[in-house]
Amino acid sequence: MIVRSLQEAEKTSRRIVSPDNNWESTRLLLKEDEMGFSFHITTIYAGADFRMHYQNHLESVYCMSGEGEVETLDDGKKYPITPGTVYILDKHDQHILRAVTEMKMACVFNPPLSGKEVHNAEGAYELDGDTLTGNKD
Ligand code: 9YT
Repeated sequence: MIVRSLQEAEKTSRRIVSPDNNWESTRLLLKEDEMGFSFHITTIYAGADFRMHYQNHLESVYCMSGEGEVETLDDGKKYPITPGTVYILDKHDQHILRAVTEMKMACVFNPPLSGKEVHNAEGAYELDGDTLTGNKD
């Protein structure tokens, strides 16, 4: 069994702050744990408004606190996000995430992140952390 604490993980390189300063994320479970998925607690900063397109990953995002919206770019639909909302990117959907207030999210990625990924120009992560931040686990 693996037991970790968010408070402890936040003090390590498991915590990543996005270069554009839109979010930070602490990766509690990573590829090296061999679970087949990764699990992250992500904070989207108030006022953040950014595009993502996870071409190589499936992601589920559950809102624990805060308010915002997610927009799917293919059809322009906007979905409000409040505590209890989950959005599931089952089709590698291009999307925009907007935070009205700071939002705390629990995120699962399949395949799992290695922990070194940053968004590329498409708002995607390369597989196996091919785009490196220089952070070490
Ligand atoms: C909600 C979302 O996709 N945020 C981007 C960060 C991601 N959850 C991560 O890399 O931990």
